Amino acid sequence: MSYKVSIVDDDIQITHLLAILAKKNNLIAHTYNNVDLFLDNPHIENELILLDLCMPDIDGIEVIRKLAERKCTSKIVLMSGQDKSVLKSAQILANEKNLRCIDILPKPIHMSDLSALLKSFSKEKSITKEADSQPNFTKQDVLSALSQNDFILHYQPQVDIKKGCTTSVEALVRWQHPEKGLIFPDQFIQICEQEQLIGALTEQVIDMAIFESHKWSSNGINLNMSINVSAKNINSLSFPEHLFELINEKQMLSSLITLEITESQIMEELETSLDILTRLRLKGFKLSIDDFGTGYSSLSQLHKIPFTELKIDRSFIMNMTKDKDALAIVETCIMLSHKLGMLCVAEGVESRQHFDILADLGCDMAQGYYFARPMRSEQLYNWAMENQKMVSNG
Ligand code: G
Ligand code: G
Ligand code: MN
Repeated sequence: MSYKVSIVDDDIQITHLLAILAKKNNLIAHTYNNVDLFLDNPHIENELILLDLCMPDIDGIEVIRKLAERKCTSKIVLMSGQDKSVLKSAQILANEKNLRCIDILPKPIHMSDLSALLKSFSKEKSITKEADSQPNFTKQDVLSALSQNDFILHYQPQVDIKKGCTTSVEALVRWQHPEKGLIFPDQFIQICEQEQLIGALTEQVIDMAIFESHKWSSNGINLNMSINVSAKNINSLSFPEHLFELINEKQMLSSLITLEITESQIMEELETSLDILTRLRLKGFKLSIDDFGTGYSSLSQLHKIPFTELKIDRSFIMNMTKDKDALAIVETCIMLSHKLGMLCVAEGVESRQHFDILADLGCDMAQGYYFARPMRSEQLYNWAMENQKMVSNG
């Protein structure tokens, strides 16, 4: 199956060259050296648009506005010989207008960058096609999964960078569906939130996490447990007491539990959240601000909420080796978290190079495929055992 790409640039040589590359990646290319022809064309709803920001008759920002008016759903990549900061601002503007600007390419274009982008687009497209074919789940589906205990947890290690050993894990929920196999949270968290089932799901998640944590610790492995909670969980004023009762019953210490809340969700309802989050801290739970850098929290908001940990969003970690702005953001996040007395965790650590940079910058914890993917409880136990041995031997 081939996907279509529109290439819009006043330079004929560039459109020609890009079209060749697109074809090499099994994409069907339509080239335009004139914006009006592009905007008149029904192919505008192609799946990918490569758009030059600086053209003689019309600038790319105007094209962005026109595409936004048409509610264009294609993925867009902006190209320009201008300063990279201009490209970045244009990308932000496009996304603010609900377009899907997925990347920017400074000119002269490095063919390897473009090739990688086209390749990942083709690949991602085929994956999304599979994902799209999955049916949407209903409230009834979730209710029956809850009653049959079909939700399970996978655990991903978090490594203490200085000590070199695993000190915590993040619990990540999955749905072990009897017919459809393993389903990831992006397919069901939203329906749980909409149907007021997120409280019940979180409760099961916490139960399972505490149960496994007990099992590991009675076998000699003591790990902190990070649990993701939705902003909908912290809407309920009785959540802190309820959670505290739950872990008291299971004889677990609240100080071993970190609750992760994504930055973008937390800022939506700051007042109620502030009450609940403060009381959670009073009860001894730790609090982490997840996917940091993707939301819009201001420094004063960050200061108001008693977070104990800041998790840098994985997009910055994954880009920091090739984008010096991403590196600057990582560096700033580490400094900021330390100045505010928080632990700093880097997500999406995929290589030795990532790890070395983070160690140099003084980041506290690292999590990512470089160490391990999320895994079942028994595997995690074995992994932590091995990891402990490596540290004590070396
Ligand atoms: O591995 P993964 O696809 O699980 O995680 C995707 C996202 O799903 C994560 O960013 C995380 O925030 C969210 N998530 C994972 N587990 C849970 C959970 O138990 N509860 C909630 N509310 N979100 C979760
Ligand atoms: O947003 P949150 O931190 O809760 O989500 C963790 C998500 O990140 C999970 O979906 C997990 O599977 C994924 N993840 C963990 N480590 C890596 C990594 O090194 N690379 C990538 N691409 N994803 C990762
Ligand atoms: Mn998380």
